[in-house]
Amino acid sequence: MTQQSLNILVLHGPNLNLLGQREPGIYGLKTLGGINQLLQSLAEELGVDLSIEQSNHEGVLVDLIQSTFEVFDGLLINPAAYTHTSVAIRDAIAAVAIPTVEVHLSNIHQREAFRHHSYIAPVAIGQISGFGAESYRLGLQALVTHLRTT
Ligand code: CA2
Repeated sequence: MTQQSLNILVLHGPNLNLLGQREPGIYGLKTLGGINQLLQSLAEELGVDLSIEQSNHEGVLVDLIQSTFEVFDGLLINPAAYTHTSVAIRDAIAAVAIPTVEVHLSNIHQREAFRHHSYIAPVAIGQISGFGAESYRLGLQALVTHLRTT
Protein backbone atom coordinates (compact mmCIF):
# COMPACT_ATOMS: atom_id res chain seq x y z
CA MET A 1 0.00 0.00 0.00
CA THR A 2 1.42 3.45 -0.89
CA GLN A 3 1.73 6.00 1.90
CA GLN A 4 -0.03 9.33 1.29
CA SER A 5 2.30 12.35 1.36
CA LEU A 6 1.95 14.72 4.31
CA ASN A 7 0.44 18.15 3.54
CA ILE A 8 1.92 20.98 5.53
CA LEU A 9 0.83 24.62 5.66
CA VAL A 10 3.53 27.22 6.32
CA LEU A 11 2.27 30.61 7.54
CA HIS A 12 4.32 33.78 7.81
CA GLY A 13 2.81 36.63 9.84
CA PRO A 14 2.91 40.41 9.53
CA ASN A 15 5.90 42.31 8.14
CA LEU A 16 7.84 39.15 7.29
CA ASN A 17 7.39 40.16 3.62
CA LEU A 18 10.01 42.85 4.41
CA LEU A 19 12.73 40.32 5.27
CA GLY A 20 16.08 41.03 3.72
CA GLN A 21 15.14 44.66 3.06
CA ARG A 22 15.07 46.13 6.61
CA GLU A 23 16.65 45.38 10.03
CA PRO A 24 19.14 42.75 8.76
CA GLY A 25 20.93 42.97 12.14
CA ILE A 26 17.94 41.34 13.84
CA TYR A 27 16.30 39.28 11.11
CA GLY A 28 19.18 38.48 8.74
CA LEU A 29 19.74 39.08 5.05
CA LYS A 30 17.59 36.31 3.64
CA THR A 31 14.40 37.34 1.90
CA LEU A 32 11.10 35.56 2.53
CA GLY A 33 11.44 34.06 -0.95
CA GLY A 34 14.86 32.70 0.07
CA ILE A 35 13.40 31.10 3.21
CA ASN A 36 10.57 29.60 1.17
CA GLN A 37 13.11 28.09 -1.25
CA LEU A 38 15.01 26.53 1.67
CA LEU A 39 11.75 25.07 2.96
CA GLN A 40 10.68 23.74 -0.44
CA SER A 41 13.99 21.95 -0.94
CA LEU A 42 13.84 20.42 2.56
CA ALA A 43 10.23 19.39 1.87
CA GLU A 44 11.39 17.60 -1.28
CA GLU A 45 14.10 15.75 0.69
CA LEU A 46 11.55 14.78 3.33
CA GLY A 47 8.90 13.82 0.77
CA VAL A 48 6.19 16.18 2.04
CA ASP A 49 3.99 18.77 0.26
CA LEU A 50 4.11 22.41 1.36
CA SER A 51 1.71 25.30 0.85
CA ILE A 52 3.18 28.64 1.89
CA GLU A 53 1.30 31.87 2.67
CA GLN A 54 2.16 35.26 4.19
CA SER A 55 -0.32 37.81 5.50
CA ASN A 56 -0.18 41.08 7.39
CA HIS A 57 -3.78 40.58 8.56
CA GLU A 58 -4.87 38.67 11.65
CA GLY A 59 -8.27 37.65 10.21
CA VAL A 60 -6.67 36.32 7.03
CA LEU A 61 -4.30 34.19 9.14
CA VAL A 62 -7.30 32.92 11.16
CA ASP A 63 -9.12 32.00 7.91
CA LEU A 64 -6.02 30.17 6.63
CA ILE A 65 -5.70 28.23 9.89
CA GLN A 66 -9.40 27.29 9.75
CA SER A 67 -8.84 26.07 6.16
CA THR A 68 -6.38 23.45 7.41
CA PHE A 69 -9.22 21.36 8.88
CA GLU A 70 -9.16 17.92 7.24
CA VAL A 71 -6.89 19.28 4.46
CA PHE A 72 -3.49 19.73 6.09
CA ASP A 73 -1.65 17.42 8.47
CA GLY A 74 0.53 20.02 10.15
CA LEU A 75 1.12 23.76 10.53
CA LEU A 76 4.48 25.56 10.66
CA ILE A 77 3.89 29.16 11.72
CA ASN A 78 5.86 32.29 12.43
CA PRO A 79 3.04 34.43 13.83
CA ALA A 80 5.47 37.40 14.07
CA ALA A 81 4.04 40.23 16.23
CA TYR A 82 0.72 38.34 16.61
CA THR A 83 2.66 35.83 18.73
CA HIS A 84 2.44 38.30 21.57
CA THR A 85 -1.10 39.60 21.06
CA SER A 86 -3.40 37.18 19.26
CA VAL A 87 -5.94 35.17 21.20
CA ALA A 88 -7.76 34.76 17.84
CA ILE A 89 -4.83 32.89 16.23
CA ARG A 90 -4.35 30.76 19.33
CA ASP A 91 -8.09 29.88 19.39
CA ALA A 92 -8.06 28.98 15.67
CA ILE A 93 -5.13 26.57 16.16
CA ALA A 94 -6.82 25.04 19.21
CA ALA A 95 -10.13 24.73 17.31
CA VAL A 96 -8.71 22.85 14.32
CA ALA A 97 -6.41 20.92 16.66
CA ILE A 98 -3.70 20.67 14.00
CA PRO A 99 -0.16 19.74 15.12
CA THR A 100 1.65 23.09 15.06
CA VAL A 101 5.26 24.20 15.39
CA GLU A 102 5.92 27.87 16.21
CA VAL A 103 9.12 29.36 14.82
CA HIS A 104 10.95 32.65 15.22
CA LEU A 105 14.00 34.01 13.45
CA SER A 106 15.21 35.92 16.51
CA ASN A 107 15.47 34.62 20.06
CA ILE A 108 12.30 36.19 21.45
CA HIS A 109 13.37 35.37 25.03
CA GLN A 110 16.53 37.44 24.65
CA ARG A 111 14.65 40.52 23.40
CA GLU A 112 12.21 43.05 24.95
CA ALA A 113 10.03 41.71 27.80
CA PHE A 114 6.84 42.08 25.71
CA ARG A 115 8.21 39.48 23.28
CA HIS A 116 8.81 36.86 25.99
CA HIS A 117 5.19 35.76 26.17
CA SER A 118 3.65 33.73 23.35
CA TYR A 119 -0.12 33.13 23.10
CA ILE A 120 0.67 30.42 20.55
CA ALA A 121 3.17 28.30 22.52
CA PRO A 122 0.55 26.55 24.73
CA VAL A 123 -1.30 25.24 21.64
CA ALA A 124 1.87 24.27 19.73
CA ILE A 125 3.87 21.05 19.96
CA GLY A 126 6.93 23.21 20.45
CA GLN A 127 8.71 26.47 19.68
CA ILE A 128 12.02 27.09 17.88
CA SER A 129 13.47 30.55 18.29
CA GLY A 130 16.75 32.28 17.56
CA PHE A 131 18.35 30.40 14.65
CA GLY A 132 17.46 32.77 11.82
CA ALA A 133 16.24 31.03 8.67
CA GLU A 134 17.44 27.75 10.18
CA SER A 135 14.58 28.00 12.75
CA TYR A 136 12.17 27.26 9.89
CA ARG A 137 14.18 24.24 8.68
CA LEU A 138 14.46 22.87 12.21
CA GLY A 139 10.75 23.49 12.71
CA LEU A 140 9.76 21.65 9.53
CA GLN A 141 12.02 18.73 10.40
CA ALA A 142 10.55 18.51 13.92
CA LEU A 143 6.97 18.75 12.64
CA VAL A 144 7.47 15.99 10.06
CA THR A 145 9.17 13.73 12.63
CA HIS A 146 6.27 14.34 15.03
CA LEU A 147 3.67 13.55 12.35
CA ARG A 148 5.47 10.38 11.30
CA THR A 149 5.99 9.04 14.79
CA THR A 150 2.67 9.77 16.49
O1 CA2 B 1 11.91 36.64 15.36
C1 CA2 B 1 10.83 36.46 14.77
O2 CA2 B 1 10.69 35.66 13.85
C2 CA2 B 1 9.61 37.33 15.13
O3 CA2 B 1 8.45 36.52 15.00
C3 CA2 B 1 9.60 38.47 14.14
C4 CA2 B 1 8.51 39.49 14.44
C5 CA2 B 1 8.56 39.95 15.89
O4 CA2 B 1 7.46 40.80 16.16
C6 CA2 B 1 8.53 38.77 16.86
O5 CA2 B 1 8.64 39.28 18.16
C7 CA2 B 1 9.68 37.83 16.57
C8 CA2 B 1 8.67 40.71 13.54
C9 CA2 B 1 8.68 40.41 12.09
C10 CA2 B 1 9.01 41.68 11.37
O6 CA2 B 1 9.87 41.37 10.31
C11 CA2 B 1 10.58 42.38 9.78
C12 CA2 B 1 11.45 42.02 8.79
C13 CA2 B 1 12.24 42.99 8.21
C14 CA2 B 1 12.12 44.29 8.61
C15 CA2 B 1 11.23 44.65 9.59
C16 CA2 B 1 10.45 43.69 10.18
